[in-house]
Amino acid sequence: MFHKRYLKTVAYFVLLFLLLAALPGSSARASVPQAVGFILLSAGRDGVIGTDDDIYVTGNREVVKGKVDLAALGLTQGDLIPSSGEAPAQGDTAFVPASIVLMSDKASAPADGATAVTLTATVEDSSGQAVSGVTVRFETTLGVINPQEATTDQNGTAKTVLSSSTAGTAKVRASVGNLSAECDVVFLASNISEVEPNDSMNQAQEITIGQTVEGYIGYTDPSSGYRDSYDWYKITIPVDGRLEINYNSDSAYAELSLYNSNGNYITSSGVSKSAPIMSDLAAGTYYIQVYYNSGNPAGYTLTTGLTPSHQVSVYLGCYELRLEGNNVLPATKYLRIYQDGVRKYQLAFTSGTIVTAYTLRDANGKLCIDYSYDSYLYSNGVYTYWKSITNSFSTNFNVPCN
Ligand SMILES: [Ca+2]
Ligand SMILES: [Ca+2]
Repeated sequence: MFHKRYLKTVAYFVLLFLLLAALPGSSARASVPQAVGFILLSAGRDGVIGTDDDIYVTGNREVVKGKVDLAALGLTQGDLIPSSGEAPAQGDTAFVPASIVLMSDKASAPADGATAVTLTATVEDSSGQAVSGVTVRFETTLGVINPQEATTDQNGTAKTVLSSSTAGTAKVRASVGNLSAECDVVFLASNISEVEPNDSMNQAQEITIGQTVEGYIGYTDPSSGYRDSYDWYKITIPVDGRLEINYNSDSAYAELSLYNSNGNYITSSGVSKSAPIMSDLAAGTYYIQVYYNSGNPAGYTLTTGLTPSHQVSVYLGCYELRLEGNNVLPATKYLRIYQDGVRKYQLAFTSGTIVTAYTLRDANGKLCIDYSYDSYLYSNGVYTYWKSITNSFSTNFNVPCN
């Protein structure tokens, strides 16, 4: 019985080796370091891993009989992948992981401990073929991952699920052997209730982006005769972006107003039962005032969301152009920049782009142009800005480029 299984395993490894040898270009990979990848291992006749009758395939695609010398191969115990002894399936011939990509199906999710974020790791070999049958380990700095290990399928993908009951940013990592990939998933705080008194800027209740606040407005305290006309909230924006605030009530008409940290008025929503504010803001602390205007006193919800400004970096020779703003398209095909014979740059943006800042720096980090332009033209849905380089900067164009 043992003997038969042993022969079967040997036969499979020989088959695997022949398949590997038949791979186009496999002989040209002699320069691949010995330590790349992992070891596919059969325990051999005695069924025990680590003895002289083991048979294994190295990450360098060599079939070897005998006890694995991990130190000589520069590998660790974790790189051993026991073979099931089953015949290699179609696609198994390409089995040396060379890249891993990790993606989540949601960038953010409520921190309710239940909402599932699906994480998908894709493992490919150096020729871009899917690698099946390898174990991917998943880790997170926040929340729970279940399962923590998954095996890649015929498409080279392994999936798991992340959830969290704590708000914050989960840094997720997927790894196979020495390869790893990371992505971030933001868990947003669940609903909170307003806390009175919150009737002035000094009493503003602190809330975070993504939270839904449940409050009441317009009610009168029968004993004091005091009407709750103002609810104030304080919110901190971690990065530049567009803040969206939404007020919704069945019957209480209210007006939202936004103030900066110095108490200076920025904008307001107008009176409505569903009043929104959208404002492009720099990172910092802001205050939101909900003012009861009319209608029946009622409960309301206040929600906030932030769309971070995009940053686009374009390298042009030794110059780096960086754009910030809302709807800056993060693809160079929508962006044209060039230096013509008279040292001018042209920047072209599609309609709808709001550029809040752009900078051009030379190889030494010296600022060549910043947020200003000499003229612009709007034509066929494209804004084109021109900026001349001033004389004071002209000598910097002789800075040698790498
Ligand atoms: Ca209130
Ligand atoms: Ca109040």
